[in-house]
Amino acid sequence: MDQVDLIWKNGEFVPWDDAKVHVLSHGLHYGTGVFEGIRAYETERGPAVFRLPEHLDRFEKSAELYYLQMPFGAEQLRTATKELIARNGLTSCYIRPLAFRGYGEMGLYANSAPVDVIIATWPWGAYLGDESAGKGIRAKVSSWRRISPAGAIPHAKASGSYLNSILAKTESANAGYDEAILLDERGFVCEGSGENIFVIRGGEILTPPHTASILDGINRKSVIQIARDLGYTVVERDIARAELYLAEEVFMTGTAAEMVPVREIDDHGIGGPPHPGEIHGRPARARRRVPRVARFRRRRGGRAGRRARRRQARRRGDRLDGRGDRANYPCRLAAGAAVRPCAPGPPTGPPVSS
Ligand code: PPE
Repeated sequence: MDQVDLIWKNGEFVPWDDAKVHVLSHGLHYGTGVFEGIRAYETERGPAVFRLPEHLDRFEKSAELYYLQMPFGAEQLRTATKELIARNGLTSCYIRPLAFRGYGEMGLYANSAPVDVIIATWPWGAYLGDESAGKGIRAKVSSWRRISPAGAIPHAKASGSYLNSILAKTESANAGYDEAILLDERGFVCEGSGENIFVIRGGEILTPPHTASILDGINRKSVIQIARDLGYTVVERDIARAELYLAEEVFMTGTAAEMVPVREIDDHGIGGPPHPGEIHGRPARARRRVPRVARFRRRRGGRAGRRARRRQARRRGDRLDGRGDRANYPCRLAAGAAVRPCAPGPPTGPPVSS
């Protein structure tokens, strides 16, 4: 993987190589951790984090569901994330917050072991291959079912849950496919090993509901909103396996994978030409615009940096107070951090629902 300078660990910025844990850390033995996957994108106004508050909210909720007491609040994590990206000098990157039960006590009820929190950032390219977004991927329905809500918590993004995803992913990769599609315990379509799934049938966009053991994907939610804004009908309902093969289009969404069309499932070609993904393409383009997200700039050090920031602040008409221009850095962080995914407007493409 691509290394950068710093990792944020329990409130401090530490060199990448020093961000270590003890081998008797609880999370290493039992999978007692929760994490997030977030992306920052390069924009004209500096790097922009896509839906940071939503990710941090899910992070807190995942921790709570597994009785991990988070020692840092969302505000602290938000500031830390932005500062970390700036200090690592990244323009776009993947962001991985992780909270895990650390070193101090073994056994399953180890409440005296601390909860450690880290945030790492690194450049991460196309998750499902460089050609995935353009050509689409080949997927295989896994023989492994997605973890059942009767035995664990599919809604939590918990480290231990990923053993299930890894079994499915490994099986599909070993069989020569790009990705696995897992069914839920009832046999309905659930999601990919690291993505939510959308199926287009009769011009309607279908996606499995929360009761189908899905992870409540932030890209899933964004795409539903974008698609509805574009005038498409989106229905959250159970999807039968064969509906995958009968679909006009299938696509997957996730932070790492972004939006990827699926061109083949179990060796059945999906849809006809033009291919892959006419409908998929419109929300995908809208999502790429990433408007109105939390923005910040890399902090330039030294006198030149201070001067540049003052100049910039003057141009923006900001008031400089006694703390110099610190108040204006890294731009007005908190306000308006949520994304409005796209400008609503009538669909310009062919009508997709009757
Ligand atoms: N389902 C699963 C099981 C999943 O892991 C992800 C994200 C999603 C759905 C989509 O959720 P969202 O990113 O909020 O839209 N998978 C993360 C982990 C990938 C990894 O290999 O690590 C990710 O995309 O960051």
